[in-house]
Amino acid sequence: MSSKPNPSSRSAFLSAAGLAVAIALLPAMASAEYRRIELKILGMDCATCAHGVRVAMQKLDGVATVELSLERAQAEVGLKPDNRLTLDQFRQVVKRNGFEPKQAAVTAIGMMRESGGRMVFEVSGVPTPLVVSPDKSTPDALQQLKSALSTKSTAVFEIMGTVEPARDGVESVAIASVRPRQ
Ligand SMILES: [Cu+2]
Repeated sequence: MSSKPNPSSRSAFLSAAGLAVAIALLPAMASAEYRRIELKILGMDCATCAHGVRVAMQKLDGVATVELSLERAQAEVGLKPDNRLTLDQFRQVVKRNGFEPKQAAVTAIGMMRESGGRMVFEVSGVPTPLVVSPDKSTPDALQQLKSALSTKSTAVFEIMGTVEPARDGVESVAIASVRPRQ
């Protein structure tokens, strides 16, 4: 983030170069990331507390903008390209501030594939993929995903959808719309 010179900038540059090579070898995952997150927050009803949540989220490396809306009871976060942030990091901020994180409307780029008869969506930085909910996703989105996966094993998509808080370690996403990438 900071542009001032420091002794570790050379090694930072070298490791960044190494990372760039690694990413070049994995083009499909190069841009897998959250782009926008609107996280519902239960119990946040005062401006001072909202300010605390906003400041804490802004400190996360990769966050571009944060708006806290008391009216909509949510944090609206814009993320920088190539960030490696997870939804869980935002949930932790909410919890540390004494509130309960609920569902999140997200825009994300990631890799779609089939696993055990289910469609799953991988966003980089996220240890376990999101499971696509067939019941809550739109038929149009499901159709596009299925047809892409009928000809290849993985496909990169930008999705808009809603991620529910994890249950039994499974995080599901209801997909509203998809856009093929690459
Ligand atoms: Cu308060």
